[in-house]
Amino acid sequence: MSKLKIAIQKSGRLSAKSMDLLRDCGIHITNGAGKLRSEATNFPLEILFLRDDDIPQYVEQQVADIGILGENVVVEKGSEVRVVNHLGFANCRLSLAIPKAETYTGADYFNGKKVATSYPKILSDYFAKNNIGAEIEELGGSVEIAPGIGLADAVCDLVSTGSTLFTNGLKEVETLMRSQAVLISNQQLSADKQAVLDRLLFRIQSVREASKNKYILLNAPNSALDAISEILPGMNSPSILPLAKPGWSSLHSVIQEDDFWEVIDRLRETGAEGILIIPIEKMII
Ligand code: PRT
Ligand code: ZN
Repeated sequence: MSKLKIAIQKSGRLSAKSMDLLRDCGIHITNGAGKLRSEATNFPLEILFLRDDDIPQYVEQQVADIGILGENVVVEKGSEVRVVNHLGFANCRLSLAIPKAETYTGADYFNGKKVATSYPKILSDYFAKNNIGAEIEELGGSVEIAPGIGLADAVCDLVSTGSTLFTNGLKEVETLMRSQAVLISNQQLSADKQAVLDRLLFRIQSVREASKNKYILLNAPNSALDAISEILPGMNSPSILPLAKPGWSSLHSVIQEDDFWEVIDRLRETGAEGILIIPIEKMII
């Protein structure tokens, strides 16, 4: 079977999570420190460790078949690759920020201003779309200090908690895009490689579904079972097992992480007891 080559970030914010995802998919990788490539021992996958900025180009040129990186980099590079999956980690946004003391008047504010960024393509597209004549100062990093040292009037940078902007005396005024880690693929994978990718995607989906859901067990008086079944539709309908205690049953189901606290509150009102919530490792739908 053909081996699929995946490019992941060598060291940075995405590295550990990318490796964790592959591990959660049951893929064993022997990752000697400092190595540039590695092979999975139990899945037809070869791993290339690269700078995130190089991944779109390598995937486009078939040096790698697939890759994991921030959607922000995919859009900035404008490479001809396919985004096959959103992975739900490394969430952030690309935003414009200006000094705190300034009054923001809308996108027109940036007319005639100089804006520092590592994302010149996305920023110039935004300015063009909004008919704004601003100057773009491209920087490789530490963009947030540019206004403070007189290099620019504003910045366009990635934000997650907002604390970097805050500590540099800046405020966020426009969001250009929201981003998260994505899996990209070359647009012309061979049928063999596509089959390996499909197997990988199936595993990723199972891991992601599992992380969104929890297994719940509880004990309840039989009189409350109907009400509880309504609150807990689960994947299908809940499993109900009689308890040794007369008139009581144990009920098992699956709940979504998002609904979690609301569901627990409603369950307690029905008389449910001994509620256990257990993480699910994989979930095959
Ligand atoms: O060396 P290499 O080129 O591979 O790595 P890199 O330095 O270019 O990237 P890295 O590891 O910093 O980030 C990789 C990806 O993580 C980015 O492309 C985004 O998709 C994603 N990501 C998620 C972030 C952030 N959150 C983030 N907060 N990337 C950078 N930041 C920086 C931001 O630039 C700013 O300096 O963190 C600061 C802001 O964070 P808050 O929490 O203070 O708002
Ligand atoms: Zn980078």
